[in-house]
Order: sequence, then C-alpha cells, then structure tokens
Amino acid sequence: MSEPHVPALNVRGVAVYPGLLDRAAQEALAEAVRGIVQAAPLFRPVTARGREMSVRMTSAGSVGWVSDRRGYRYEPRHPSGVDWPPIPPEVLAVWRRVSGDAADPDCCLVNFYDEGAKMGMHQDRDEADVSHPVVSISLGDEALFRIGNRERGGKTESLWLRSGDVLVMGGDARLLHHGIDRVKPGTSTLLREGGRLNLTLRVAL
Ligand code: MD3
Ligand code: FE
Repeated sequence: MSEPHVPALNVRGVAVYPGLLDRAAQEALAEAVRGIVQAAPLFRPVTARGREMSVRMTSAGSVGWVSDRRGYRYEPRHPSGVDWPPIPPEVLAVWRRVSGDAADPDCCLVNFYDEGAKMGMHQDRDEADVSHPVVSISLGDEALFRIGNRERGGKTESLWLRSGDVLVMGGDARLLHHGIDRVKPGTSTLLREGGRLNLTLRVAL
C-alpha cells in the first residue's frame, strides 16, 4: 500500500499527518457527517457514575460506541433503536490510505465538541483486538490534544490538532492514555456553527 504523500510526525509512536486532508476533502467529510447525524442523532453519553459527558456522540458502522448507567460498550444500534448508518466511503478511504491494516473498520465514532467540551485522559481498550490501529480525523476548530503513557499518570505531551489533520495510533502507541483538554472557538470556518468534529475509526469486534 502506498504511504500518504505528506510527511508524518511521530509523537510517542502516534503518526501525525498535519493537513493530510485539503479543504475540499474536509468539506466532503463534514457533509458525510451531516448524513450520519441525520440518520443517528448526536446524543450526550452518561458515564456509569451518572455524569453527563461534555462531548456529544454518534456512530456509523455495524457497531457504535455508547455509554450509559450500565457502562460503556459497542452496540449494534443507536440508543433510539435505529441501526447505525454505514461508514461513508470518503471516511473509509482515509482509513485505507493511512492505517496499513488489512481489515476495514466496523465503527466510526463521531465526537462533537462545542465550546467548553473536553475529554479526560483515558485508554481505548473496549475493542476485542487492539492489534488493529485507531485512525482519528479532526474537522473544524482546533483542539489541544494530550498524549501520555501506557500507565496512568506520568509526563505528557500536548499538540494542537487542526482541521484536516489525521492521526494513526498503532503498535505500542495503541494503548497510550490520551485526551482533549480544550477546543479553541472561532479557529476554523469549516463548520458553519463552529465547534470540532472528530471521527475515530476502529476495528471494534
Ligand atoms: C492515542 N477521541 O473517542 S482522537 C475517543 O479527539 C478519543 O475526539 C479524541 O479519544 C477526540 O476515544 C481523540 C485521537 C486518538 C484516538 C485514539 C487513541 C488518540 C489516541 C488511542 C491511543 C492513543
Ligand atoms: Fe480515545
């Protein structure tokens, strides 16, 4: 498979492709996300402890990530009972371009951050086989991303993620703790109403 024709930065084993997606590609992805959200509306997940998350979410694919009082898990349907819509072809194309993985993803988690939304430090370990990488696509306003260690705590590194940036977490980077500290409003014109979208592609099952 041919590698992307832009250089990758390596941050603790995470491959960062700044500006991999041009404006036209970002607009096509934003439009594809509108289609996902029309079929499967954004909802605000609740943690097992009953706290509402500040990020709103939905998914595409054969399974979606949900969290409620019963805990977090992959589910075959949206909380409303409708099927998740299929992963749009333009999203799959990004996975095939950068993941280096033979499998296709079965889940595209859509995270929407409005002003003040953030995501605490955590690991992605709800997937059955963590030897598959995770691919992340940033759209809209800039976000301060923090990457840590396999164990909780310790030193961390931060970087700003901008619209069109793509990250690949594979190998030893797959189980690093990570989070989003904040989003800077008004830093992108991609989304008319502002905010940030993150698409996270995974092989979940
Ligand atoms: C580094 N989302 O949904 S994506 C998540 O921007 C999540 O919405 C963030 O973390 C967001 O779980 C960050 C970038 C990301 C995703 C998975 C990783 C970075 C990662 C797994 C391991 C290390
Ligand atoms: Fe994560």
